[in-house]
Amino acid sequence: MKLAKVLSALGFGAVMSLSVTAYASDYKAEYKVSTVLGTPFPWGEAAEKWAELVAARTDGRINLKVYPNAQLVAGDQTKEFTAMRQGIIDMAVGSTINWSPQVKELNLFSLPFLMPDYAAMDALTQGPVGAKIFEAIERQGIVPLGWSENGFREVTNSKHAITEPADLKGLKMRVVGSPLYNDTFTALGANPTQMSWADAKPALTTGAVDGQENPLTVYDVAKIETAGQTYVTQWHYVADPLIFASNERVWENFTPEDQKIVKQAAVDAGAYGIELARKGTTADDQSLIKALEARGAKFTELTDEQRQKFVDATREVYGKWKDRVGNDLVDMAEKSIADR
Ligand code: X2X
Repeated sequence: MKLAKVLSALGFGAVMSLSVTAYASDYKAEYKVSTVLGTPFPWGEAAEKWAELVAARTDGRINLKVYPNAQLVAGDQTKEFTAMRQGIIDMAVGSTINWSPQVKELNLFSLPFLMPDYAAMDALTQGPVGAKIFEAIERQGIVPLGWSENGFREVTNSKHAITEPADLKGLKMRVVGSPLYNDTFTALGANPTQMSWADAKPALTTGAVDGQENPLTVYDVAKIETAGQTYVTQWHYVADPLIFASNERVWENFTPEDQKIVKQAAVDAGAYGIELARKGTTADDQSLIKALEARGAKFTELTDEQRQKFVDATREVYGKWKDRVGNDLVDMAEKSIADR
C-alpha cells in the first residue's frame, strides 16, 4: 500500500495534506482513456467531460487523456477490455458490446427485444442487474465506475424499407462484437458480417455491405446517410450502455480521496452522456429524427404487430443466449423491466 493511502486510511488528514506532493509524484503524467467514438459523438463528449471534471476537481493533479477511434488497440475495439486489463490502456469508456467477448454477462443488453424503452434501460443499469454486472467486471480485474449510453441501435440499409423480417432476407449487414449479433441477424434471414467501426463506414460507402445498426446519434454525427443508408427502421431491438472503468493497478495507486473524485466524475459525466445520447429521440423531443429526415433519411415506425414479428423470429436466439448470459441474471433483468 502506498504511504499516502496508509496515512489516509489511518485518518491522518493533516499529514495527508502535507504529503500531497509526495503522493502526486507517483501518479502518471497522463492516464490514457480509450473510446471507440470521439467528440462530437455523445460517447466522446462523455469521456471528455470525465477528463474535464477530474482535472477541475483535482486541480490538475490527475490528467485523463481521451484516445478515440480505438486507436490504442489499432482500431480493434473488441480488444479494448483485454488491453485495459493488461495496462496498455489505463481507463476506458467502453460499449457493453465491445467488452462482451470477455465479459459474457454484458451480452445481456444485446438480447433481442429485451428493453422496450429508456426506462427499461435505466431499470437495468441503475438497479440490482447493474450491480451484478459491475461484480462480473470486477471479477475480471477491472474496476467499473459508472454508466453512460451509446443508445438504442436502429437498423438502416440502402435497399428498401424494413417492416418485417422478410425485408432483411439476403441483406448483407455489418455487425459488431459478439457472435450474438451474427445469430440474431441470421435468424432474421440477413447475411451478417462482423467488422470493426473503423472498417464499417468504407464498407457502407463502397456498397460492400447493404446495411448496419447503430444509434441515431451515430447515424447523425457519422453522416451515415451519405453512405447511402436511406432506410431507417426504429425497432429498438437492443441498446448498448457505456461503462467507465479503470485498470485495477492504476486504480489502487490513487488515494481513497482521489478514487472518490474520479468515480463521482465518471457518474456525473455518464449522466451528461446519457442526456446527449437521448436528445432528439424521445417521445417529447423528436428533433433529431426530424433533422435526419430533412437530410434524406426515410424513417419506418413499426406497429406493435409488426414489431412482434421481429420478436418472434429472434425468440430462439434469445433463449440460447439467455443460457449463456446466465439464466438468473436474465430473470432478474426481466423482472426489473416488468417492475419499472
Ligand atoms: O462499432 C459500433 O457499431 C459502435 C461504434 O457502435 C460500437 O463501438 C459498439
